[in-house]
Amino acid sequence: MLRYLTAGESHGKYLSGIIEGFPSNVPIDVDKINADLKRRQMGYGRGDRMKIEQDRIEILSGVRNSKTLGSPIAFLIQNRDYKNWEKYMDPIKIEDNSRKVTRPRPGHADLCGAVKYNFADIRNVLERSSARETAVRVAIGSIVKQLTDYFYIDVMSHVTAIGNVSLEKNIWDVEKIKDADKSPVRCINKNTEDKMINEIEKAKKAGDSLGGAFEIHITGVPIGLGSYVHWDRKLDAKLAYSLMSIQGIKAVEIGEGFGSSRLKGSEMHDEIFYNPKKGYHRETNRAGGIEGGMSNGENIVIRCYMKPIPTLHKPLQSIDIETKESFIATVERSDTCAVPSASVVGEMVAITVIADEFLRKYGGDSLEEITKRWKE
Ligand code: EPS
Repeated sequence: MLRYLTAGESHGKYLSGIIEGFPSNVPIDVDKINADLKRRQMGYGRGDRMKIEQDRIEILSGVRNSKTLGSPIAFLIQNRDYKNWEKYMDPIKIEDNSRKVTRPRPGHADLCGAVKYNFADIRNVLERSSARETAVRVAIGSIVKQLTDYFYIDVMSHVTAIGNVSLEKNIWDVEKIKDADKSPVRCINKNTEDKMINEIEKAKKAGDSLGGAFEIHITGVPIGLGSYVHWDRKLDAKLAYSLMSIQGIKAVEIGEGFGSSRLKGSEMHDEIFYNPKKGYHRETNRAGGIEGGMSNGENIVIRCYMKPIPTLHKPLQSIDIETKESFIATVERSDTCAVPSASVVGEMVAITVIADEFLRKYGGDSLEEITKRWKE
């Protein structure tokens, strides 16, 4: 139903996006999109690049007088750092080749990308594989959220681990997750937050980087998004596919996830209850809101696991692709940890999948038509 494309290099002039299949007459508040773009830029552990950028959306088409037209929504996000990179990144003529990269970082797209696309300069790979691209996906998620908001579907996230520091499950409080933005590491427990910050500081001093985990909650999802009837229509599969496509994500679990393999059937499955006010409901949510590839009306709960950033000051063995000699990596600028930012990206990517499935079930050309179908 919804299709979208992203384009742009990390140090190119602009990032851009196009959304197709979005209904008409949805009110769009640009300030909300800019607020989500800002949320993605925050987070303890980011490098100096985030001091340069102040991501803001410029809508080019598909919106008129703050309402969607049903036509493709195209937009730009400016890379403010481009002015420092113009002579290395100009699309027509590069005046200076001194930012050529020939030393691939282990764990990055660098080597495979250069071999696959036959590049002598790894910059051609890293510019696009950079997580800077996620700014566009946040803008897209923030636009579609203005549709799902209408139908009382909400999304939130919090960071549950940075490196070896984890939030204990017994101190999770779902209500507090809404306040995760108040924490510089998006952690809902002050004690754990302090430990996470300390862990990032230690890694930074050691020239190292850190990964971690975050959890996404989606509330208000009606029963029956996704389907069991065919493998490529399953909601959990679609969420996992999209979330795994976020740079650095190595695992995704839904509900009990990995833990479910260790539980007995009687311990795992959520018993079914009914009352006229609530309809069908559960008192536990180990399924994470999805059964048989369909939403079951409970909150959708997803955890994503991110590897440490591959750009390291700490030496790792690699090979120079020009000379084929081994070298020890050296780098100038990088993030130490981007898990808090990734959790915001995760929210926006997940809500885009939910919006797509919502439109598949209740879709129409205009907001009014969708509302009518949803109310029936
Ligand atoms: C990134 C490297 C860093 C990050 C960047 C992703 O950028 P730079 O190479 O300019 O220092 O800050 O993330 C962003 C710019 C962003 O907006 O998230 C990388 O190599 O993936």
